[in-house]
Amino acid sequence: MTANVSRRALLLSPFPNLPPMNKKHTDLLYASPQKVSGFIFDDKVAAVFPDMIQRSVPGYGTIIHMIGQLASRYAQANSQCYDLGCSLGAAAMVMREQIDAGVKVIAVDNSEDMIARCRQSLKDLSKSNLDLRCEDILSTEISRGSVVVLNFTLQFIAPAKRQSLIAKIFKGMLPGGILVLSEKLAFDNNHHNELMVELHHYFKRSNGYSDLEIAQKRAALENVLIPETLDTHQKRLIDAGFKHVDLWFQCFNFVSMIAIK
Ligand code: GEK
Repeated sequence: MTANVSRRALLLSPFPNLPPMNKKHTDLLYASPQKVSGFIFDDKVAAVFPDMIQRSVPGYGTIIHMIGQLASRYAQANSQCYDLGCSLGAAAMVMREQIDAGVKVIAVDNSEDMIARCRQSLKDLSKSNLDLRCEDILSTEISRGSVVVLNFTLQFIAPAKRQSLIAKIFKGMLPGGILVLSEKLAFDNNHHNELMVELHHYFKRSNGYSDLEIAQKRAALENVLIPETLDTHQKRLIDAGFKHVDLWFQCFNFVSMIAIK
């Protein structure tokens, strides 16, 4: 019964341990006309992050919920689970709910503001099997990894550094372990790419963002969030040594893949 209640809470909210959202937590960062500069994960973003990501990324809540399910299937005894680019720790927390106490969860982000808010939201929970680190995932050591999550993080890493990061992750994983890689995609076919972008913008408008907010956010993410094609991601994962690479979620230009070692 308790397990059902907690699973239901996670399905309804990927941030179950944060207080209910009010106006203060609404993403209005691009609501007024402004000189747009490159997007950064500072405290203004961290403060409205749950609202921002749920209104911007189609399927975010479903993906977080299912990462818990994947962790319950793939986490191995005495192994480590990683949430790389954890923001407020939604994936780390859902994994923690679903794995045995002997499995450690390591959540990493290089934004001090994200980590500070993540730490605060976790303060009442026992942190025994959770290690929260403020560091660059490019220097995170990966070892005994059974579940590694890059949930919309790789897209913010310089493309030239992506292959070595994936290779390092592969090397630090146990046989049978999985990497969950969620990304915004680009498509080779211009017509299809444009259609996916427009459907995504329609999704954002349906969630209350204005055309001005959508345009200014798009400008802020230019050269900061660099999407690649599905082929590029799949080839990189195979080149790193992953045996099975498959798509398990897609909504418009947002996907999640699993790669099994
Ligand atoms: C979620 N996974 O809620 N090292 C560490 N962290 C980084 C780096 C880096 N080099 N580059 C970017 N980040 C989360 C959502 S958000 C996605 C991930 C989005 C961090 C950055 O600080 C931010 O918190 C996160 O990656 C990307 O499931 O906002 O679209």
